[in-house]
Amino acid sequence: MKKLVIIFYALVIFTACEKVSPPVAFGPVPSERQLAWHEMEYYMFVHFTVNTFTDKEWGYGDEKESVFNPSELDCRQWAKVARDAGMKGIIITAKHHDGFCLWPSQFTEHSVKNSPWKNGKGDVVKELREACDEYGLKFGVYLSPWDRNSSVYATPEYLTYYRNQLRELLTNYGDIFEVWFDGANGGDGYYGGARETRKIDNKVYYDWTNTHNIVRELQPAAVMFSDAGPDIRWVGNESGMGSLTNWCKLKRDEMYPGGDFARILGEGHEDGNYWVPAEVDVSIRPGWFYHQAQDSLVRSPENLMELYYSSVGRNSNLLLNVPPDRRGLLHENDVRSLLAFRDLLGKEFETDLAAGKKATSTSFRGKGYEAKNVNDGNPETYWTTIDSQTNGEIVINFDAETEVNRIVLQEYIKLGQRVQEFKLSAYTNGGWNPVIEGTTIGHKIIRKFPVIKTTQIKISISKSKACPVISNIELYRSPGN
Ligand code: FUL
Repeated sequence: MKKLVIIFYALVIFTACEKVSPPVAFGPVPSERQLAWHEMEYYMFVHFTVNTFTDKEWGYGDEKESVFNPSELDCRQWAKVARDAGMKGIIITAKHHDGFCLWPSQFTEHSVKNSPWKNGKGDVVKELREACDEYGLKFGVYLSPWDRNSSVYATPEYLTYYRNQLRELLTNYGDIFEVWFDGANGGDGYYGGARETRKIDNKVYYDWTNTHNIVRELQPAAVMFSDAGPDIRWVGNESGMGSLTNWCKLKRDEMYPGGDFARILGEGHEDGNYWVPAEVDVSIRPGWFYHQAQDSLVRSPENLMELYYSSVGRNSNLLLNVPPDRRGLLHENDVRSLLAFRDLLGKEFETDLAAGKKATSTSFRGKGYEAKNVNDGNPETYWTTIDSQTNGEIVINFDAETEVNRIVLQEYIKLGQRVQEFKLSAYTNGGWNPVIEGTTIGHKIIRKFPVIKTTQIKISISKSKACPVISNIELYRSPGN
């Protein structure tokens, strides 16, 4: 009998040890649509409208539909280049501030339907949607809230017009992954011939809540971008610079599109109550639209690599604008640079030196949460500690002396963003020597450091808002500096 009791208790203890419960989520966590967005990381922005033909950046709104006449428009070329360049989707300016619509909207005459292109029978949005499907890309739309063509802009009637257009785009063109709401509201414009300055109050005029409801109703899987979310936030600059400290959290209710929030948008709010990660939008050329005079000013592959580090490498997604020219094609210089960058990227992260190496930690939560989870190639497994512990160390042991100069770190963001400070050190000359320090991690950070030759790398999480939860660590010896 005594024996049986002992066996029973042994079994109870064994089962208890087997099942260590995961940490509970800390703070806001990403929705399914946001998680899918995080995975995209790098995709194309396409600025194309009458401006392409008038050589402007902001059309006034009085451009004749007849100016829109691309000679060889080929959305399949855009999509092929995007795919070959390693991008995951394309977002197009279906309507920019000038009000010209790239699809034959039934709510205005100011669109492709009155242009000479394909005798008014064309639809750029449809062609791009189909090209994205053919090349396995996701598709998104930019619909400028500011409309310098509309006679009713700045009156309540305009909201009906804007929402009707949004409904057209979200109903007739398949699945949309992102809807881009621009924050610019310049003032003067054509406005149906009034040619005057119209000002609106950013905080109230657009009644965003009701517009957002339309997106949720028609495209529940789409994320919405603006200066203030609700799903994705602007990074606060157009130069491609994500912030080193970058929380995916935001006190969204304190923000509104077009407000003066540059620094907050970069860093996010450490104690934000909504998950609103940052997107870095930047152009491959000085302008957002194509200008022949800028053909020699296309970013080099090396420069694109810098952009990649300052965006994807800083817990942000990279939305890289590549504007089609007057033919309706991505220009040869842009294509060359994009494809060469793709090659560089492949070489930069060719072999993960941490994969499958012995990973140990000073402490861990229990069975199922060991350090080996950080380099098992499975994003669903992670290392974590007991709830009361907000720091910890992981050591990756190489089999032999190894050169490294890049690290990738990822938190398991399904449980929230936690890490506030981390340090990297290497075992050299018989002791641990500091390499780099950092602050936040989030979905992903990638950091460079000078080449070190070492047998072991230590990642120390020195400060975290709750027990740290690390899902992935990669190390590389890249040929770059
Ligand atoms: C800005 C706009 O004013 C630019 O023309 C461009 O579309 C950029 C992405 O957003 O607010």
